[in-house]
Amino acid sequence: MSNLQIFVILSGVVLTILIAWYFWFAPKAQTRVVTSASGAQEVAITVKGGYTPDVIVVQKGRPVRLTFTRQESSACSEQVLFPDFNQNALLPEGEQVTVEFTPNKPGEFGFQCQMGMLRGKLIVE
Ligand SMILES: [Cu+2]
Repeated sequence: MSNLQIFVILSGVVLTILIAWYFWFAPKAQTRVVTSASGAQEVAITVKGGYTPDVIVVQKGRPVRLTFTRQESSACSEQVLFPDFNQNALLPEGEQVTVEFTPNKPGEFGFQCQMGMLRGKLIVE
């Protein structure tokens, strides 16, 4: 085998490992909330083909105020549900809609559109 062949094979192996690491092990972006003067934990979420941000870390026992802005007309995302907190809201296109509740138990709680196609996660610490 020539040096060039060895180089090409090694490059391929390294690239494969990097791609595998990226998909399986790279940390997912998490958003920590900003606590307002009133003590509420506030996050603005954009709805467009998904929720951005979609992983939100909050503290237990403090009110959480999530303001959704839906920037698409797809019927899929017209409603957002928080089944663990008995919350849901209609999201008219282009309007800011605030969902507010106080998580009083730690854990990971999903939120989703009415069909469960778009998903996000609230991590309560
Ligand atoms: Cu949907």
